[in-house]
Amino acid sequence: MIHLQYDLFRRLWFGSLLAYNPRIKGGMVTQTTQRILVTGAGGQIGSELTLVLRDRYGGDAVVASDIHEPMTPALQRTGPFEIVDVLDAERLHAMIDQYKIDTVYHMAAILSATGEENPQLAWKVNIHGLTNVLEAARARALHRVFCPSSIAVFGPETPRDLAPQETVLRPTTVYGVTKVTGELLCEYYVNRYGLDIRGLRYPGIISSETPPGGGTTDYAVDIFYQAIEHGSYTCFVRPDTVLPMMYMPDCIKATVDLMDADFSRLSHHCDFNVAGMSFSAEELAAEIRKRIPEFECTYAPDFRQTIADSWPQRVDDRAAREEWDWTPAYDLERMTAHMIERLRQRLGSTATRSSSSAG
Ligand code: AKB
Repeated sequence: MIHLQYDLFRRLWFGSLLAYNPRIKGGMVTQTTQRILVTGAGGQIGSELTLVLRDRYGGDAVVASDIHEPMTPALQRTGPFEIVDVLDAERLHAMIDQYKIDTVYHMAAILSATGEENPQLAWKVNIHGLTNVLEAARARALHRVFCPSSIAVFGPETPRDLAPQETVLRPTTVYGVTKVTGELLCEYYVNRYGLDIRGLRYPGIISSETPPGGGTTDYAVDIFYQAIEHGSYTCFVRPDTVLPMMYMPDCIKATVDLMDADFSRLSHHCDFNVAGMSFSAEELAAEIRKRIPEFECTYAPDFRQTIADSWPQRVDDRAAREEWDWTPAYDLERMTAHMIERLRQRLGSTATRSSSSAG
């Protein structure tokens, strides 16, 4: 029953995503079928991305992988799922061979807040894991690889109001350091080995379906659950904290659009700024209050405030708009309305919150 409801929602939720791509007929892509491996498929973006890719290419063509069994049952029901630790290069190669993989979406990562709690782990997973994927791509001559980056590449010296595509990258978090390194390493593999590697600098991602895991921008998701379940929330950043954010349908659309883009049009590859919306914590609370008037938000900034203060408030995504026609569909008002409607349905019926791996 739970699964049926989830499937129904998924089809409605992703219907709009499928509709925008003219090459998709009846939920399946008409181009040559790809065989895809998603690492970190149990994480916030990975779990929703995997289901969209399965709608496009067919369940069997998309192998979901993570270090744990996934919290989203549909990941195991709609196609293959494998336990893969990206630090285990041998297993990664074996999976690529076994499933004849030609495309990898490398979503496994440790995010900013968890990274500050365990910098060594963040370096290991984000750099050694990435290196293993890139080496597998080189050795197996993979067709295409997606390696996400983040607004965490920016630091206090980056212009805060509209962080340019090309700018100073001196992050103060280990997560940011791994993301700058990752962008440069991916670009090196593009230039040195002629691989097709692409990536976006994701802002904070907000989803009604999957919780984030260990990021600084997690408050923008937590606030909705607390508002609906308890009518109040204690936010871990100051009310005037403004950060770039994006609603999950836009995040998936950006990912899929970049992977579909004509490579010859791209001057950038692994480091595209992408903007969805930017708002302060108090603007988000006020927007929620329009629909839940009794909602109260208090503020108790913790160590994540320092991270948030080191990131820009908005990013300039002209390169993404020019090179692969990026446009977001959700602003603060539309996202908030959709989140509340969807969470009310879920929390009122079957949903339980879960924590999941990063990525
Ligand atoms: C985080 O907060 O660490 C992530 C990110 C912006 O990459 N959501």
